[in-house]
Amino acid sequence: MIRLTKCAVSVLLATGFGLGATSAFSADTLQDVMKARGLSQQDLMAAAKTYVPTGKRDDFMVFSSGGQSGQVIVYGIPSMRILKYIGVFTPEPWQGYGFDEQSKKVLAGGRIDGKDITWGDTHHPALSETNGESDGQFLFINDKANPRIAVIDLQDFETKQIVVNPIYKSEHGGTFVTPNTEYIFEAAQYPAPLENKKFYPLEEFNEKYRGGMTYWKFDRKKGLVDTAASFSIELPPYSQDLSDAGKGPSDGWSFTNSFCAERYVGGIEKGRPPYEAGCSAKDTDYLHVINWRKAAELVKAGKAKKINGHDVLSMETAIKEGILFLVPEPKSPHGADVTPDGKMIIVAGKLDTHVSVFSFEKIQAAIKAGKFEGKDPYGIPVIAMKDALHTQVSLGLGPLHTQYDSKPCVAYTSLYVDSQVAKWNYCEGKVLDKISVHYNIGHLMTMEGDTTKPKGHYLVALNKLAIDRFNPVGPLHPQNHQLIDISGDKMELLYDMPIPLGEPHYAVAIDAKKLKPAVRYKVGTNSRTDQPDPGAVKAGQEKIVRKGNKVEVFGTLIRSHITPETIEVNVGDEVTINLTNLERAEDETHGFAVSTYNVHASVEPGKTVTVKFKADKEGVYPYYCTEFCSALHLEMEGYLLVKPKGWKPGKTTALAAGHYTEVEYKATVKKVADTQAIIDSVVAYITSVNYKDFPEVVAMVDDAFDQLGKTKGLKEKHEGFAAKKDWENANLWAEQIWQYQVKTADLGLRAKTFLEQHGAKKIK
Ligand code: K7E
Ligand code: CUA
Repeated sequence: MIRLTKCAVSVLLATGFGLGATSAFSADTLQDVMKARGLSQQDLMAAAKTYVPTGKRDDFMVFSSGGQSGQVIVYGIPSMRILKYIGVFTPEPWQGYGFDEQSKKVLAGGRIDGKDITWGDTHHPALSETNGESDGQFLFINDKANPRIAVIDLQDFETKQIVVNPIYKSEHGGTFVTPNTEYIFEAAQYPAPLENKKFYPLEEFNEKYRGGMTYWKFDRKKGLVDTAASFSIELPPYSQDLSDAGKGPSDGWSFTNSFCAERYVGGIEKGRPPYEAGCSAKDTDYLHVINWRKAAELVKAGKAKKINGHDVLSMETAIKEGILFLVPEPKSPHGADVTPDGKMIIVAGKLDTHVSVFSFEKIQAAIKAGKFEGKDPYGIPVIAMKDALHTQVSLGLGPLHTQYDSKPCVAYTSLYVDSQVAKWNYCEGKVLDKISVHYNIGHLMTMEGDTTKPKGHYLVALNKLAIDRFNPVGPLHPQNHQLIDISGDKMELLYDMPIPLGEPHYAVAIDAKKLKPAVRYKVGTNSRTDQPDPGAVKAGQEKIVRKGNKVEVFGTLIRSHITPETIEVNVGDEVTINLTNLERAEDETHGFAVSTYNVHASVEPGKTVTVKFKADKEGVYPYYCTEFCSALHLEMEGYLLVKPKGWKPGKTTALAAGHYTEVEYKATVKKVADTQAIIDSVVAYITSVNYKDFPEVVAMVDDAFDQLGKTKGLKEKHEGFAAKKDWENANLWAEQIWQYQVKTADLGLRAKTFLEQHGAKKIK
């Protein structure tokens, strides 16, 4: 221990006062490097366009679905550097998600029929919008397999709520938001009876199986979905698919396409032709056109009926009230994407080479004139395709999804079968450019491309297959996100990024400047509710409360100790440990784990978390901090002692002693004096500049003085023991002063570096 601490002093000295080694690139010229690595001029250009030098940041932030991982992947553009995985439907150990009580509550919101569902098939993330533009406040994402959506607060990039759809068994066409995030849409996918746990044979598919469209009301003030104010519309069993919200002139309407309008039921095992044959037999499926604003009014007026406690407008009511229409669309369509001006809806048919551009104005004219070509089997009025079409454009094989450019009328459509992206003009109906991608693209995404003001610059192709693009890692390959420069007339491929976490169907990107996440919580915050946590305590108020067989710990974390350092319980006790991170300095996260009890917490500055478990096995279980938070991180430890039934202390034995000598004590005292000199000089520097103009530094300085403040009274203590020649206690208490000093100095030096790098000015 002593040797280690001495070396730590020299580290401090070196970082504080030593000169940084001057670094230079090796003598190679750029040409040498190009030759050695086989790089072309074009490669170099792509590298220059994507490389983000150390310390610099990306221009756009991407929120990608994590596919079957049930998480969200956050990465930057143009660097494609992954910044975070957000635990959403799946426990995420690093963040303690699903291992601490606060986050378990969030995951419990996603229970179905009383059972935990600990994975999700995430497809479509959506960013909250204000006036049709991304506002950087919230992110939503759906789970196709288990019909759920989640709300993520971009204040801290944490999941706050999971909402289960009460009437579906699967859902796909979500999440999509209205221009002011009044509602979040979610369309069913595979038809099933809407009543829970109701069985009907497949022979009653047409009568008893249903699709639907759900409109979740979002309460922006609370940052939560208001389930009581949400509703659904019953739809025919047509396998509703992707959807989009109207905007501008089409605001108040939603558009949802479908496949298998044939309502075909397969059964290959019984000799019936399979679903894929029967579901694509006819030339057209249906685009559902719904007036959601009027639907919401009808629900308020009491016209909905309750199914599983949820408001549902029946098809009958929707038809009678004139809020539901169908438009035939080329068969097996996939994406339905409203143009930024809200005037057109672009639908791509997977089995058709065309994309169809529908005109909202024409659809409205047909509705006003009552001009329908007929009704579907459920009585829904059908507008003729020709009466709704603006144009159709042949783009290539397997068109799926469409995204928009900042340039007017310019769109990009993914071509799954061709493995290409087509750039085209939807006003004039002509193809402008094509680029090959690798391989079999699903969605594609432009910067803020879902909004009324797309930002251009870049496009990401979300490719399903990577095949030969990366170093092989076994039969399961990563996905391939490819960054494409769309700023010029011709698209240029810039970068291949493997995604190793699942199949991200869709992603959304936002101007990084619009995101303003917090760097710390107010001390004592439950991050999942953003409310003060009842388990929080201030420094010095830590306690262990026992009530019967319930033991509750109210502890704190600060470099480099967990208070308390010993927790004694009896076997069978129910143990609750609340921990508050008292740090204010940026990035000073502590973790907390108890050996073999399957609990873990990530305790970011200011956060309070709770772990709970039954101490059902006697023994000795170390607990420790799981983040390398300071030089004495490894010593951030303690013991959970689970005593057997009827255990009594035996012959008292002394705790381990160091047998310190006067010489060692004097060396420690000198070390303390030397370190104080460093602290004084750092403080002199910090107070000589305008450090108060830097909130990050003010937080560090506050923390530093907190640490130093803890040395109060300790000098008297060690001198007292020294006077009694108790070198053991004298040395240990002097050593403790030094521990606080180290943390003070560490913070001080970080503050000093920050000030130097951010151009702090002398004030005297
Ligand atoms: Cu095309 Cu679920 Cu949007 Cu996959 S979806 S690609
Ligand atoms: Cu706190 Cu390591």
